[in-house]
Amino acid sequence: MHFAGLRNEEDRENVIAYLKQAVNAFPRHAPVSPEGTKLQQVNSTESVAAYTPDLTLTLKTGIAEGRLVFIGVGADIEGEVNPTLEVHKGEVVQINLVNGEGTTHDIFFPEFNARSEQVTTSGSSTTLALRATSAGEFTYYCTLPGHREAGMEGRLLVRETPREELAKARDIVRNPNDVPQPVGDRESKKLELGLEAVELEGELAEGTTYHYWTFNGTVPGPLLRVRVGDTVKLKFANDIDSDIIHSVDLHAVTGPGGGAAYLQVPPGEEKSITFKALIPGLYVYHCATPMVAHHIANGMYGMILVEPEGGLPPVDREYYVMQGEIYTQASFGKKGRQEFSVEKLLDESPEYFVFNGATGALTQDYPLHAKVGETIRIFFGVGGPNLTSSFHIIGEIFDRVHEWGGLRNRPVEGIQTVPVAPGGAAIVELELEIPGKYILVDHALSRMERGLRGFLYAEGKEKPAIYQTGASFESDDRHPIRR
Ligand SMILES: [Cu+2]
Repeated sequence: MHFAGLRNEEDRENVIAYLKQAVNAFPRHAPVSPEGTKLQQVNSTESVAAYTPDLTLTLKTGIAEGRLVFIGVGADIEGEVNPTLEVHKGEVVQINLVNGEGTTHDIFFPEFNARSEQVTTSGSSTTLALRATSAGEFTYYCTLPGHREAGMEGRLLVRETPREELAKARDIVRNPNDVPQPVGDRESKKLELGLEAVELEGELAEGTTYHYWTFNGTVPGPLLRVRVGDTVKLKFANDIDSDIIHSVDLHAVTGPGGGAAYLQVPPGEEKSITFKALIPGLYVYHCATPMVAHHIANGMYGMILVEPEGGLPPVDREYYVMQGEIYTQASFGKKGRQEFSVEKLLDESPEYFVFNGATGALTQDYPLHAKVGETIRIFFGVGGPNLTSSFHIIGEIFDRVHEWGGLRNRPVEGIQTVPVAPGGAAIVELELEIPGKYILVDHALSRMERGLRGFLYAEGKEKPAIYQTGASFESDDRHPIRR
């Protein structure tokens, strides 16, 4: 059978049909991996029937952007150039290699010591199987002279978390871009808002899951945005699948428990309160069901912004970021499902510190992006439950800070680090002058080693008058200090 390249759905189906038939026809003479290699090729003396692959991935050789490459066929890697092959620890993966353009090729996984047979003519194919015995990042490439250098190289990623567990674990990260529209210049009005308590397994770190309690399925819960003078009906529901009672205490609410005295809601039920937003500011809300610290530590916090009359001054970008602590029995970095530790909670000694729910939330999932010259506003709060943040952006100075989240007073200006208490907030504004990567941190920097960091990428033109590296320089001072 001949494949000149996949042009349409029919071509694709033909390849798949061909491969299915080929799998049953191929002789297996692949090398056996030596003892002690981290990953192993499935023993080639086994018959095809002796292993059942957990997944099958197909790569086709081809030319893209003037380079020789592997191109993904089917499923998640369809059309991808040198796709990253993602498998889970313990899985057997079958790799089909199809010759797409007629030059002789093979595929080699050096860490597996596994090399396919050569495919010599257009349309020919071969197959090999590997067992991923340990997690990590590995490589694959074509061993024909010069082909790897010409571009035939990719990555094999073996994830620690088993496939079933990860499928159960949901992404609980709140996107920091998820900020409602400004209230603008409108009059005060009556409006309805809703929150729901949801308990769910979430991904805390790469290969690590945790049983979170959340508002609306993410950490933090949604940013609520109203205007001073608004009358708000807040409906609070507790998911039918929850195991326990939850509640909500909004610091913007004047009344018993900030609403929590009434809003204790069993699984599958809902209750409402109505409140008037009296004072503009950025306020934390959180679950207030005993043990309150436990509910907050598990992720039950968010913020409500009460804008002043006329609204906040417009900016180019707004972001929503909250800091929290997670108390697990095992030490930071342990893979698999982690259990909550009440002892560590009472000692105020968390294993993880997170921005927006998980390590990597603001570095891998949703790093912040902006352009030089833009104004940026960050609604920053601390869910905690216990530790004050010394919020800082490495390489930047906050132009304006609304301390403690208050909006009745003018902001303070030119600030390096902002202390933000648990159950507290700050609104920080900055303008970026220089392109590059900036890092959001709590300047209690040990916490960075426990997952707490975010990236802010600034794009734009350099401004050597403000910052340059390694430049020649003439001092105005006629008697400069010399070393
Ligand atoms: Cu709760």
